[in-house]
Amino acid sequence: MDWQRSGEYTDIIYETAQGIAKITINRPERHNAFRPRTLFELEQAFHVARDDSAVGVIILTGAGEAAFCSGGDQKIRGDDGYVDETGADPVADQGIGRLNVLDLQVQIRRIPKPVIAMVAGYSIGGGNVLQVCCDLTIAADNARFGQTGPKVGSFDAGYGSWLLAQTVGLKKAREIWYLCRQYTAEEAERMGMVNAVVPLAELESTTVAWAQEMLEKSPLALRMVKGAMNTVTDGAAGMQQFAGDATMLYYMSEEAQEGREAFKQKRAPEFDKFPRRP
Ligand code: 1HA
Repeated sequence: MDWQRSGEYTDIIYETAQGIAKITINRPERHNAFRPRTLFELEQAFHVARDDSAVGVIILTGAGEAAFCSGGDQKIRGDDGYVDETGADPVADQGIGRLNVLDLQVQIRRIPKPVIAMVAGYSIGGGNVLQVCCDLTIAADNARFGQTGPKVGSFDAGYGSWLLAQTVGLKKAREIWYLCRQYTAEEAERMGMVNAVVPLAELESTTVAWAQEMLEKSPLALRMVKGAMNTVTDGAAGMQQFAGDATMLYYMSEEAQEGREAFKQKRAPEFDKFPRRP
């Protein structure tokens, strides 16, 4: 793939090629642990990918082969959340602790395009929650999955708990959180936490092939199916998104456009020409 890099980032890399956006967490010296700035940059990159109509599928990954993401950067964890080092970000750097990975989790679920987690090495703590939030996960055979919260003084009682439970079942989710063990890629596949396990050398080519297969499908159909999968678990917010998509589809119909045209032409709308469907 001829990845084209764009954007000004320090903690991530944003690249695109042939309808795919690849977003890479780039802090390999900390196993791609995130700090607030990393998350602000990820949010920006996901926003760019969402807005780019040439992008149909997004890949989230980590730099190097040792880790996808090891969660929140414990070395900059303050007493009220994660605090950027002085000067890390001119806007975010206010000495205030943040848990802004939660915003990214929501964003990944709201983006109306499939997001694939491409996992090599460690997928741990808040990093594992990110892959759980992604639509699909392709793992290299060196991947290791686990939660560490109760070991390091943290927990994710949101998507990290009940979306995981929905993904792997309640008993297994409890085990993952209560015991804080690590699981191999094969074990993760068996429990339904990943879609496929491939040799490390084939990780990107396989992930790209899955993305290309989705790019051959109807973008609107994928959008609606993704929304449908999240509607129930996201409650009113999920319904709101699904309802918005219904409005978008309605706007694209001649019937809705007749309403708009009638208003502009200062005439009564002729809705009679449209069937009252059974
Ligand atoms: O739970 C939440 C949240 C919940 C609600 C709302 C927001 C949340 C936000 C975040 C989180 C969390 O993510 S809590 C969980 C945080 N993560 C962890 O507890 C994982 C910590 N790391 C490890 O357990 C291990 O490093 C490892 C199992 C991933 C790998 O072990 P290994 O192979 O022995 O490597 P290690 O030597 O430990 O790591 C390599 C380097 O990366 C080390 O650097 P060094 O100290 O030698 O200079 C290590 O310190 C660094 N590193 C790894 N993970 C982190 C890290 N540095 C900072 N933060 C890390 N998470």
